[in-house]
Parts: sequence; structure tokens; C-alpha cells
Amino acid sequence: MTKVITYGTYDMLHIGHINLLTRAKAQGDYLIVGVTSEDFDRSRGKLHVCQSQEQRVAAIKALDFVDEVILETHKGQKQEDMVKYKIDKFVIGDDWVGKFDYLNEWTQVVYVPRTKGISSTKLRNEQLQDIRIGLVGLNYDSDRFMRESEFVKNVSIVSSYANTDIPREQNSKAQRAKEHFESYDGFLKSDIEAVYICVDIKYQYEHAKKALQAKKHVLCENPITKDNGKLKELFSLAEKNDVLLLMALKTAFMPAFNKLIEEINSGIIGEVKEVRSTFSSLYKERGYSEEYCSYGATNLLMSYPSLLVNKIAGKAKDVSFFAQSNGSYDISNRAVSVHEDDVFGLSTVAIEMKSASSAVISGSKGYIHIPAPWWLTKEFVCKFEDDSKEYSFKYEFEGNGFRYMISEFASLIQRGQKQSERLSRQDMLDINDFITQFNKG
Ligand code: C2G
Repeated sequence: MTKVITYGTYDMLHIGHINLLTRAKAQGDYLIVGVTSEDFDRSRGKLHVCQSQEQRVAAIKALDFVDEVILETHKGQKQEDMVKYKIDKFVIGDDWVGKFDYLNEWTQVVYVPRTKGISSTKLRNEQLQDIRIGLVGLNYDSDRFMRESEFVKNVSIVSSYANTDIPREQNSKAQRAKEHFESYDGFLKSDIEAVYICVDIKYQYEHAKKALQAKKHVLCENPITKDNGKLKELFSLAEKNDVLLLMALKTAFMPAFNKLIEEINSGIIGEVKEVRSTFSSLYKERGYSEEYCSYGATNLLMSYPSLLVNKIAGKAKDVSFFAQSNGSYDISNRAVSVHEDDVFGLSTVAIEMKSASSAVISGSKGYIHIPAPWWLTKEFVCKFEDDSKEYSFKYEFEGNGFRYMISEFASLIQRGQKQSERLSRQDMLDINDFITQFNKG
């Protein structure tokens, strides 16, 4: 039996894909198709794939001449698969000619003619509208969003709004969109279907509420509100107006972070016992005003360590705080949380103390170390008692990580999905609960 394998994204399955797969099958008796995972595609810079991973896999599985479908999730997996599946031939379109010659060491590489005049990109451009986004707030974050959105092909920034009452917005040098507004109502009437909110914490709830009432999809910086009751209210408003509400917690959408969660859920380090992480950043040294720093380390940073521990260990049963204050606000804080199966969380944040901003997830068989800055997750290493078992994962990581978040936001809107699997409503409530509890005091 001659075993053949081929790989692809297969977005919006078309005749070019079908021809390729038919030609691949003709090369042997048993055809395995590797469909690229969403995170792997995003880490390779494919940030505008229209269909979900599940939809693309289902389309390939529906082809009766395909014998097996697998997911391609990481760099280097192809040569692993050649050995694992005892492959006789690797087949790919000639738009890749030469790129996979190295696989000849394990199998026979065959490049077959590509079908002219059809591609997923062409279909996306013909059939899909760009997601038109408006920026709420003009500052360092809006500039990062604007720059990174250029890498997400199905997104365009149409308008911007700045509330000049907010100190950080006054004479902001941040880039404005083509259409700029100083009235929020006027802005919400502009030709947009979604907004990215990055105004100061105390204004975010009001701006998010108005945007949801205006039936706009909302991506909002953290914390959206310091009160989970209000967050629940916003979720029901989003539900009622059939729009999406997402926290702009960029780490949750990074390919390597999702691979990390997948590896932990696979049991690679045994039962998780402890999740420890630190997020320290000297805000004043970075030019943030006293007024901005006075939100305190917990409100400004705790969403990130809380994401890590709640995503891995589930909702906290109990959380205690050990903060250091400068008399007016917390300059550092430690949240000690207890989760399901007595998993412990040790989440440290600081804006006037510099510390090693790495993360360690400890389990009954091994542990995972994410080097600093862990929230810009690019790689992680799995370590065991027996050093020879150590292995690491590294993913391409471009820019400041916003592009993966923008890609998720745009894809969810395009697919009509109102929740992200990477950051569900329950995740957001569990994460924000740390901030709510600390502010309740
Ligand atoms: N293809 C083709 N004719 C087209 C379009 C695509 O023959 N008009 C072939 C491609 O050459 C590829 C396969 O169909 O072999 C899947 O194409 P894509 O979904 O675009 O995936 P791609 O990014 O080419 O994935 O690491 C290798 C990649 O996984 C290949």
C-alpha cells in the first residue's frame, strides 16, 4: 500500500484544492491530509482565514477519497509525520516547488501542477466585506492597534474618536483615522460595525455600553469594568443586540499561548499543582502619568496573570491579596488563589517594583517555564525529572502581538460567532473576578 500525505489550509474549499487532492490520491492508495491549525496558520502570518479550523477539517473529511485527516499544529511536524505514518510520497502544489526538498530524506517529494485562476484569497476578496472598525481613544494602544491591523487583511480602520476631557487624550499625537470625531454619538453613527476601546479604565464601561446599545461589536482594553456585576450586564446587552463583546487580553489569542494550554490539557506535566506568574512594568519610567498609575498595579495588570491561572485551573474558589501601597494605591500585589483540585495560583503584579516576568506551571510529572515577558508568549519549555525528556515549543511571533487578537476579533465577526473559544464569557468573568474582589476590599 502506497501512503501519500499532503498539507494545506483549505480555506473556502475550491476546485484548485479538489484537483490537488485528486492528483495526490492518484499517486498512491491511502491519502492522509494535514489541515493547518488556526494557531499555526496565524503564527505563519495567515491572519485572515475565513473559515474556522472545524469547518475546514469537516470539508476535507467530507471527501470520500480522503482516507485520513490530521491537524498540522507546529513547525517540524511534517518530518515527524513522515516517520509516524510511514509515508511513501509527500505531494504539494508547485507553488511550493523546492521548499520541501528537505523531506526527500524521509520520503519521495512530488510537486504537482497548481490549478490556475482560483484561490482562497480570490474567493475571500470577491465574497467578503472588510470588517470596518472605529477606534475609541487616541493613545499608545490605539497606535499599536492601527499599526498591527495592517497585517490583518480583512480589517479596515474607518473612524476614530477621542474624548478630549480625558488627560491622556488631550493633544495626543496618536494617529487619527480618515474620519475623526469628538462626539461619541456622531462616531457611533459613522460607517463602522465594530469598535476597539482603549480609553482610561473609568470610562471604558460607559463607552462599551453605548457601543453595544448601538449594535457595534466591542473589543475593549482591560479591565472593561472593575465590577463583575456590570460586566455581566454588558454581556446580556451584547446578547440582546446580537453583537460580540471581547476583552482585549492579547495573550489569550497568541498561537504559542494556545499551544501551551493544549499541551497542559494533554497531561504532559501530569496534574497541575501550581500556576505562578509575574507581570512587572515600571509605568512611570515608561512615561505614564501619575493620574494613570493611580489606578494601581492590580487594575492595570492583574488581568494577565489571572488569565493564565484561570485558563489552566478554572474559576478560583478563593483568592487572597497581599498588596504593597504607596499610601494612595497598590504599587504591587500578590493574588494567592485556590482553584478546583486545590490547584494554587500565585499571581504577582507590580508597577513600582521590577521583577522577573516569567511564568512557571508546575505539575505532578514535570513543569513548564515560559520566559519573560511570558504574556507575549512566543515559546515555552517542558522539563521533567529526567532532563533528557525536556522539550520546547517555539512559534513565530510578529509585532507586539496585537495582530493575533485583531485576527480573532475579525474572524469571529465574519463567522457570526458571539464568543471566542480562546476567551469565553465565563473566562472573562473568572479573570475579572480577581479585580472585582480586590476592589471590593
Ligand atoms: N492549490 C492548487 N491550486 C490552487 C490553490 C491551491 O493546487 N489554485 C494547492 C496548493 O498548492 C496546496 C493545496 O492546494 O498544495 C492547499 O493550498 P492552501 O490551502 O492554500 O494551503 P497552503 O498554504 O498552500 O498550504 O506547509 C505547506 C502548506 O501547508 C500548504
